[in-house]
Amino acid sequence: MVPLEFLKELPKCEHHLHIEGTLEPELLFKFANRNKITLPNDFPTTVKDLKDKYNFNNLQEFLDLYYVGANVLITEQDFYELTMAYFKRVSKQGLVHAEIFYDPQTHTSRDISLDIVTRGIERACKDAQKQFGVTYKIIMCLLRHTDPKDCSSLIDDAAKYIKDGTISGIGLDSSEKNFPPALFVECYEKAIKLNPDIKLTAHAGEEGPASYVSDALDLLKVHRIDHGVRSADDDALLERLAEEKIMLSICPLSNVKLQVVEKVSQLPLQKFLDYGVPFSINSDDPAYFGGYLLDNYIQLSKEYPQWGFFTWGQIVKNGITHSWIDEKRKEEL
Ligand code: ES4
Ligand code: ZN
Repeated sequence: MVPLEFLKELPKCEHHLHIEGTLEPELLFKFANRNKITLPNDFPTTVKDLKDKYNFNNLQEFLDLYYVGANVLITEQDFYELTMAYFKRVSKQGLVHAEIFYDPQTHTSRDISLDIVTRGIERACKDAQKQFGVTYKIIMCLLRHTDPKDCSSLIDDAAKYIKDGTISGIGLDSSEKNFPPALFVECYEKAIKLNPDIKLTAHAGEEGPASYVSDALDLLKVHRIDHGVRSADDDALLERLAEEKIMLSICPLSNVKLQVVEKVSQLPLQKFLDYGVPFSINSDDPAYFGGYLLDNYIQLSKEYPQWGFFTWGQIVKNGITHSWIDEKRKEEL
């Protein structure tokens, strides 16, 4: 097993991080009080009681709590503080670059404007770049459980940010089963028309089948797949991912918390390495899943003791290579 200090020092890139999923209970209650938000009657009232609720049987059970939690986010300052708290914590863990997801529809559905949300997150990213020397990209996710027409309207509303590069990428998240990539073809096409350089990704093969991964590639033309663990069910797909160098953004602690697998050691990561499928290691919704970026690395190092310095170096290098940053920054890292 490689030493903790080695894992800490590795120049880590995060590609799968929902900023709303970094809302720690302490911050949640702080914002609820500050914004005079009444939480549902059955919502826990202490940090401990809330943390005790973080036992999920599946993705949907988690999402149900995650969307209620997000209701306390109201002002630009809330989004700023939320994002800054993430960078402050993870820059101490050896983070060098983060590609951050946000879910505008979770907020616009409560009449919080896209501008408030986007500006708060972006301002924190810029300050984090100055304070901690990290780089960042912002990825706007479409909620796949909502009407694809609403997702399409969101792309229209975000046109200025897509054109000027404030939003570097488009993603697709929320409940996966029964919401296949095919529903969102027009949304993705619209984003490409607005900015031909836009980067594309989608959650696929977390709870959904391997065919959702192929569909995301074929229909949505994504450059990356979020999760994608179910790709391991299809050897031809694995060969394709390796051939086309499609990176999977893997979230080990998330997969255990949401019972995608029982233990991190059951993830098909050795198979991905053997096939040459690139993947990165990520924290997904760290406030809910029991660990931030380095904690995910540490758990893997415990459960894959056969991985030495070379393998870890290769994994981290893949993360840098497939980050949506320019060649100059890749050289620096
Ligand atoms: C998510 Cl783990 C996960 N999967 C799908 N959508 C999400 N949104 C926030 N976390
Ligand atoms: Zn996710």
